Amino acid sequence: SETICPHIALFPSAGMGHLTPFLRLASLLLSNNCKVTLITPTPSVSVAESTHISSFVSAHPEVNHLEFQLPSLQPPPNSVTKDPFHIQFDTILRSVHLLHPLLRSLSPPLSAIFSDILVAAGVIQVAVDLGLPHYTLVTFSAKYLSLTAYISTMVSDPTKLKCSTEIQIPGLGPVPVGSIPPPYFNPNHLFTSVFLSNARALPEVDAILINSFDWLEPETLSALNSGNVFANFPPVLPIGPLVPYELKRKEECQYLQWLDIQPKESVVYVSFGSRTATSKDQMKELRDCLWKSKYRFLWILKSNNVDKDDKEDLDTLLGDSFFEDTKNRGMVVKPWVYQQEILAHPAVGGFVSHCGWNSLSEAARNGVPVLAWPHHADQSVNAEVVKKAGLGLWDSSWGWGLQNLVKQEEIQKMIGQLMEDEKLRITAKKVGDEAKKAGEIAGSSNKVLMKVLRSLVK
Ligand code: BUP
Repeated sequence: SETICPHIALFPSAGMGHLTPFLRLASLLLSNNCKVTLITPTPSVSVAESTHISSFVSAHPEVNHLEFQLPSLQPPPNSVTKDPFHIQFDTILRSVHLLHPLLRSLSPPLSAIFSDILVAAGVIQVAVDLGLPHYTLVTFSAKYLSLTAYISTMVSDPTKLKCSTEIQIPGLGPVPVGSIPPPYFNPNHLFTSVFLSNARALPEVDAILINSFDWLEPETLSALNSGNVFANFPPVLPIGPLVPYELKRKEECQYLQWLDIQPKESVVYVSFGSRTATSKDQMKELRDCLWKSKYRFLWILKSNNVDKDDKEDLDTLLGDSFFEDTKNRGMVVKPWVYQQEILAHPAVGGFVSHCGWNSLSEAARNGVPVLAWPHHADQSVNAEVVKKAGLGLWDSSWGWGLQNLVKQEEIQKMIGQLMEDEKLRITAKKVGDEAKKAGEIAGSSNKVLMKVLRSLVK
């Protein structure tokens, strides 16, 4: 590869959904001869975050890792959320101005800061003071970026959102009201204040890097870059799907060994990501669906949003007879699993997913058909992207997984389609080919990133 050596500071916000693309980007930058300073807010909410940071840093000793100690802040008094990740997003955003001393004295001096979209508003001043280019990394779809940017310009009065059945973003398609994350209707929700204040700050960043690719979201990306949707919007540069870095597996994983002996494309993989617990009622419906189904399955089950509090054992949650009856046909595992390896495994034929953007990027790269079952935040909008691209199925009448119970018969029916639809299998493979192509040397995303890096070399 070319010799490029800028020094880049990477600053992710909270949760695996945000850390993961930053570690992938760090690995990509290192392989392109950049020097990387990785700044991680600490303490993190999940154990998964701290474990992944330390194993990444020990596998890449050339990374300059700095811990950013968070002050203990009270959430604003009118905040309505108790979600520890939302509170952490807010704490990081309100503390980020304290980054100065960490960054000022770095040697060699920094060439740029690439920070999470969820800290954009705070990093702007830091970047100005240090005289550095500031790129923000969007960890979700371009479609959700456009929705958030639009709402941030239109809403001081959230009831405006309520009265229509869909909102029309000029130059972009309609977004049904049902796909707007429920907290956006409440300006006092931390999720809302963090997302919207960062979106309002976007005209002040130098450019937006996004973990998407041209082929996947062509209309949205070109509309955003046309200058006709938002005034003073920075260039949106698709550099995804960011490629997973190699993880050194210490232990033999039973579920991977089990996958090795299953027929090609026969297993349904079920996971709702790193920070979404499944309710007891929904767990029962899903269990009964898998129990009665003819398909093999691998189900990653979380019963608490925060990993260190996820203590209930699987037998208690699902009952012995379920395990007894399905022992040759399925496995249930608690996180953490090597999801990237699961999705890359030839035995996996479909993915029932909450539509976290990283999970979808992994499904896309591996051409695995998705049954979209969004639970919160950007996930319904992402589900739309998945459906439109031919990567998966989505029944929007299911609503938000955190609010509605979906009955076993309905899940059964959609899993049947997911596993049997040959046309979907072919279009999902096409997505896989295009996703891989984007990251190749002559691919669209790689070319975009190389251009950015070259511009940073003085
Ligand atoms: Br759980 C789990 N192993 O056991 P998303 C997740 N992952 O590798 P999220 C594992 O974590 P947001 C596990 O492959 C993906 O890269 C998974 O990110 C990996 O969803 C990442 O898919 C999870 O974006 O975040 O964590 O719910 O709320 O931001 O969507």
